[in-house]
Parts: sequence; C-alpha cells; structure tokens
Amino acid sequence: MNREYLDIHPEVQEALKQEQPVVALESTIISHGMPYPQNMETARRVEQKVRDNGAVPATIAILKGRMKAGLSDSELEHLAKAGDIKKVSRRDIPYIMSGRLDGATTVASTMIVAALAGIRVFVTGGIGGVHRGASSTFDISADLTELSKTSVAVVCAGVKSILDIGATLEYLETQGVPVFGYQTGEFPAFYTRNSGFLVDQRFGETAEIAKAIKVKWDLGLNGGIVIGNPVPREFEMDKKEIDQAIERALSDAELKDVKGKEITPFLLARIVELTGTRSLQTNIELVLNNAAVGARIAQDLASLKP
Ligand code: PSU
Ligand code: MN
Repeated sequence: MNREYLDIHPEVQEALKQEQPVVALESTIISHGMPYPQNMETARRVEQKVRDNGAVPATIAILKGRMKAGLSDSELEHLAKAGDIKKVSRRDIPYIMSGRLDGATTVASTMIVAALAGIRVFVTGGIGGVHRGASSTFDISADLTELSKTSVAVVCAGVKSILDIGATLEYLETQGVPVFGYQTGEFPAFYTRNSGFLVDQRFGETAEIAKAIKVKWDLGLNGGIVIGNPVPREFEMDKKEIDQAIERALSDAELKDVKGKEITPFLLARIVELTGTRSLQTNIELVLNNAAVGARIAQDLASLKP
C-alpha cells in the first residue's frame, strides 16, 4: 500500500528505524468507547503504561484526511473532546481521507495503519466480533476479516458478551486466526475473566507468545493473532451485574432500532449508564493491563532476530 497517505510521528519513526518495540493503540475506544474526560485521561495513561514497559506508543487515527501513527497530546485531546469524530472501519477509510475528515480508527482500520507503518503489536480493550443474532442480521465486525489478512498481533481482554463469543471464536477459527491466552486457558469476556470458551493455546510467558507469532509470519501465514489477556482479578466485575446490564442494553437497542455501525457505540455507552463508574473502571484497568503485556510482547518480538 502507498505510504504517501501516512504520517509517522518522529519518535515512532525513530523507534521503528532502530528496530525498537512500538505498540499501536486505537482511537475508536477514545472517541466512541468511553465518556469524556475519562477517555482523555485513559488515552494518556495507556501511552504512559506502554512507555513504562519499554515500548513506544503510537496511537492511530485519521486527521484531516491523513493516516497518523503517533499523535500529539492536542491531537489526542481533539479525538476525546470533539464529539463529531467519525468511527472509521476498513470500508470508511476512502471517503474519510478523500474528504480530509477526522476519523477514529476501529481495530480493523488501526491494524491497516499499523501494518502500513511497520508496527506489529497493537493493544486495545475488546475486539469486535459476531453479534448476537448475526444469522439473520449478518452483523459481523470487519475486525474479524481484517484479522484474517493483516499481520498485526492484537492484545485484548477478549470480547464482551454483547457479542456471541462462541460464534466469534468459530469465525476466527474459520479465518485461520490463532487465539492465544496469556496466563489463561479460557478466552476472557472483557468485564469478566472467563467466558466458558477455550483459547487455542495458553501461554505463561510473553516470550513464548512472541516466538509463536514469529513462526506464523516467517512461514508466510499472513494475518493477525488474537492474544486474550484477562482483566486483573481485583477489577473484574460481578458476572450477574454485567450480564443484566448487557441484556438491558441489548433490549434498548432493539427498541430503538439501533443498527449497523452505531450498535457497538450505543451498547458501550448504555452499559456505562447502567452500571455507573464500575464498568468504566474495569474498562480502564483492563486496557492498562493490556498495554503492559503488549509492550512486553513487542519487546520480545523485537529481540527475536530474523
Ligand atoms: N468493543 C469494545 N470496545 C470498543 C470497541 C469494541 O469493547 O471500543 C470498538 C473497537 O474499535 C472495535 C469496534 O474495533 O468497536 C467494532 O465496531 P463494529 O462492531 O461496528 O465493527
Ligand atoms: Mn457491525
């Protein structure tokens, strides 16, 4: 792909040149995943967490029609505050860029920009997946098809049960996307550590994850890897409480006939309204935890010479 559309922050550029570890971060979580000002604070803290764990953060977005890998503090603030930032997945990239608009990148589009910049590890909260009822709505996140073709390792706390977790894992299997567990044999369910569904392989050490990623790409098996990292025990939510909030949010979405790209942001905002700060705190803590693990995987990958 053509890199003339991409601006890499000088610090990120330098790290990439020196083959130092870099971690990509998404911006939909900032503009559409959390309320202001917690979104702004969290974006800053996550970048700092990546640094504290030995890697350079590169938050990704589209600003005035340019792909950005690495943002200034005022750019982060704009994404957190503006309120009218478009949610940009793979299919939205062309008109957002040609129209010189601003866009917050989802997992799918963050992977695209990261790969273009040469960044191999990406940290987020939760990935998109197969929605409940997808057998009639066909609502399957473009994150999953992106994972099948774009070679970026994605560290997340699993998927929320606003989605059909079992169907999401089946889809990833069909697409040939490895799903690893960091110190867990179960794929995590975002707010809670367990989903009842197994990962392909449990890993105790980030270095072992890095080795498996390297083998995949050395073999030309292009595409992403999902690394499920459960929320720390002390920040896990009560399963009953979160399940009730999710059921309520889903029925509200149905009543209001929310569909398509609006559904995920709607559900996320509704869950925060219903559970108050509890789900928000869990969300913040799991992203910070993912940032630490992702930075270590990026270091381990950087230390494996071809
Ligand atoms: N799930 C979360 N938090 C999020 C998202 C999903 O728990 O912020 C965001 C991510 O950016 C993800 C996107 O890539 O929503 C998926 O949206 P959709 O289902 O429309 O593909
Ligand atoms: Mn969708």
